[in-house]
Amino acid sequence: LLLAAVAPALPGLAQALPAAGNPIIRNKYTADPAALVHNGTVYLYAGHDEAPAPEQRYVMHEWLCYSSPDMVTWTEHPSPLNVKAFAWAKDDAWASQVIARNGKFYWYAAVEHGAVPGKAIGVAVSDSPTGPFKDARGTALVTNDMTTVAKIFWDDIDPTVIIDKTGQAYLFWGNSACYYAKLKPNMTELDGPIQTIKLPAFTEAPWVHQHNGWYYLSYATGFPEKIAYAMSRSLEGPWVYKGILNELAGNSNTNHQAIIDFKGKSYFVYHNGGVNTDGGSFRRSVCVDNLFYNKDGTMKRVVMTSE
Ligand code: FUB
Repeated sequence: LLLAAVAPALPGLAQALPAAGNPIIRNKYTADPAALVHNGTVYLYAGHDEAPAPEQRYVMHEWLCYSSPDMVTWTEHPSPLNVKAFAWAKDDAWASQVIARNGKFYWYAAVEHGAVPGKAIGVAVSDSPTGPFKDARGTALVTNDMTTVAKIFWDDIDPTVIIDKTGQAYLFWGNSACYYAKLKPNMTELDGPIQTIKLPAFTEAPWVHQHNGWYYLSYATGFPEKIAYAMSRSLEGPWVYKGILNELAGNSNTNHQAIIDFKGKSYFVYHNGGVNTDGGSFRRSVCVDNLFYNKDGTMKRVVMTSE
């Protein structure tokens, strides 16, 4: 059912997908959504879950890109980034996020490093939100330094990026511990030390966004994962924990969220285990639901829908 919704995209061409309720993308398994609002369009970036059923492991080699003028109808673009673009990486096109700056688009992505044990974060750049993107450094931006939580070798994953009102860019990331560091204006180098943020029961998947003068740091908590969040007036904290934002995402152990404002509404973008029996933790599907704020700036718990 899931994969039969549309014919395969023609190589090199964008293709309109039929409008669908959740999951919104039905022609491929998609995970770890990140969303970028740019010039009246939402760009949705996601990892491509390619593990054949019933394999219970991540098989992810490329990232996918979709765009929408209304959060209902989606166009699939040719894959703008493959893990092979990072010559120093071995595999694993894990979670990522794209941000615009000075007419360019910077894509921060977690991969398996080819030489240093464990995961690492690279950055790719393009003149267009739909790519193609190329490695902006030729080396990893963040690698396992073998001293932090790195005995598990995958704490350098799940990058999220934001630019504050002064123009200072920050990269947040982590698994088991949440880290952040400033980025230089060129967006391709860290600027200063890596800091650790104390958050209750942080698992992974930080996403930082701003709304009405507040910064929000949402993240996966526990395992199977729920999404929790904290708020602050500053990206350097202190962060105040505010509780659970989203419950378990059905038949997927992970839940990985992105949060955006678009055309006067707020959206919670995440993945679940899809709609058919072949889905689950390693064949995930991106979903979107409405997000609502309370008057004091806190977020109402998300109501996940399947339509
Ligand atoms: O997709 C691989 C990993 O699963 C991501 O890095 C995590 O956030 C989880 O969604």
